Amino acid sequence: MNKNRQIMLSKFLSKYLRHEPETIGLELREGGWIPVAELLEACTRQGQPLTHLELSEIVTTSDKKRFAFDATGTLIRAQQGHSVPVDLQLAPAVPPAVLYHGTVAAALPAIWQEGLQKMSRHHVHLSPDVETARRVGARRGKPVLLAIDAAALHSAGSVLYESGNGVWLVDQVPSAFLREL
Ligand code: HQG
Repeated sequence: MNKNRQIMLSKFLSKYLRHEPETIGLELREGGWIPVAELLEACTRQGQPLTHLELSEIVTTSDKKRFAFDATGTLIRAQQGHSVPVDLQLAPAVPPAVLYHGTVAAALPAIWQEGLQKMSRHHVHLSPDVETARRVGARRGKPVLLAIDAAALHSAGSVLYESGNGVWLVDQVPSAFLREL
């Protein structure tokens, strides 16, 4: 599949697996899962038919591993980034000592005041490395990088989760645990 079709389908799938499944007649099951067969039928109904093989290709080659099949291969879900209520049933995990967050200068005054907040998502998203954080920040302008003392945050009682694609999720990060790079 060519790159453009891959990006287009990845955006299409993100929209319906994370944000508005009901608009194409889908209902996320427990854990955010949807039967693959139902998804493929819905795509066809939407005038966006794709084959099982193409879906597998997107799941395995998506740069950020946005989607995952379950162990049986019959269910699919977005790994994170939902705006619909969903319990991804992730297990709390011990984070690496330092995590990173890419943002932009305009957000800093509020961040220093109230810490990192989840805004319209279910969690604050943290990156395992500087490069990833830089890419996330660059979506909004010139990236500003923050390092998070994740070990201290975890010791202080915050619950962190690692989504299947290496993104770390947490409710919020008070500014005491942040440092600008
Ligand atoms: C900022 C993409 C004001 C925060 C990416 C960010 C990521 C505050 C923006 C994933 C704030 C929220 C998530 C506060 C945080 N006051 N601004 N207190 N606290 N912010 O998109 O982390 O393509 O919801 O710095 O690659 O940018 O969807 O979060 O700039 O992994 O797979 O508010 O989304 O992945 O923006 O990005 P977002 P994010 P996907």
